[in-house]
Amino acid sequence: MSKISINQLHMALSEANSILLTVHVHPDGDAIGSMLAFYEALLAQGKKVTMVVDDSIPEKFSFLSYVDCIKTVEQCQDLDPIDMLLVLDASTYERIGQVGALCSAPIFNIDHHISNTEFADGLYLKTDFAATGEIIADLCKKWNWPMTESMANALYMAIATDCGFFKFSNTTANTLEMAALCVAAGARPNQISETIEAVSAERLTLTKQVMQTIEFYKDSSVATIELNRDAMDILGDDTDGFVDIIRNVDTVDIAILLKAQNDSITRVSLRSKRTDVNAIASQFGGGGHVRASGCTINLPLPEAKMALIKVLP
Ligand SMILES: [Mn+2]
Repeated sequence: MSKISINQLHMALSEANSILLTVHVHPDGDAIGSMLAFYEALLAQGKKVTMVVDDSIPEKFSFLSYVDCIKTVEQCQDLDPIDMLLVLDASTYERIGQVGALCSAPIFNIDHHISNTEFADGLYLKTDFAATGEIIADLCKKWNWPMTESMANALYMAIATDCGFFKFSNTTANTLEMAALCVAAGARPNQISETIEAVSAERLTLTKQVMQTIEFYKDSSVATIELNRDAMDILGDDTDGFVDIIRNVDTVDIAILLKAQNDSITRVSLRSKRTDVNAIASQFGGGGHVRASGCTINLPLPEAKMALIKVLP
């Protein structure tokens, strides 16, 4: 049994008393927002829940309630018995880092990535949903689980950040309906946008330099932008937004953000308006969604760039 229905998910959750809740490494808005909201929802259902992430939590999410309750792997070495490891927004077992080694409980996975490897014992997968946060909002609605104001803010942020604030092609009527539920429950779209999209003067200065790396290929239907080691040291994991700079170019179909992890490993984010970039990323062992994917290439940045350009349609 891998894929499960909403009723099977409900049954599994009602039978589990102690739940270890986690998301993928390099946690983004969808991962963090989904986890914080579901944490609160599960507590309200009387569950004992521990949140753990095998990574640091970006500072920009600190405005959300319960961020302080997220534990590190080190803080979870002596856990009481766990009935369920619940993984949100992660498509592979490797994406949860060392969390998998913390318990041997059955793994349940709520996700929206088309590249999901079905690693879990029970997988609730909705690939037509823009965000895991959209799935969580939908579950709360269908199960009549109350949505508090703090849950609403977390879920609105989760949904909005995964669909480019309702601009990307994954935005559906249901996406907007779930976002509307969040706003009705007290989410503040303007405050969330201002908090998430705020930039420091240091970052904007760095952006000026990063803009110089922009290159165009294939009649300007492909654009690349690069973050070297120095830029990565300053930015950490906060590299969202750079790919949008080139994605917004009118002629660009495929936008490629190249990040130098070190001198021999390059992390790549791919965005597209038409082309299936999940298929491109999967050629390098990565994946994600049809219009937004990522991979890691074991080559220095300039060579990784050329290897990618070579396989583009
Ligand atoms: Mn997501």
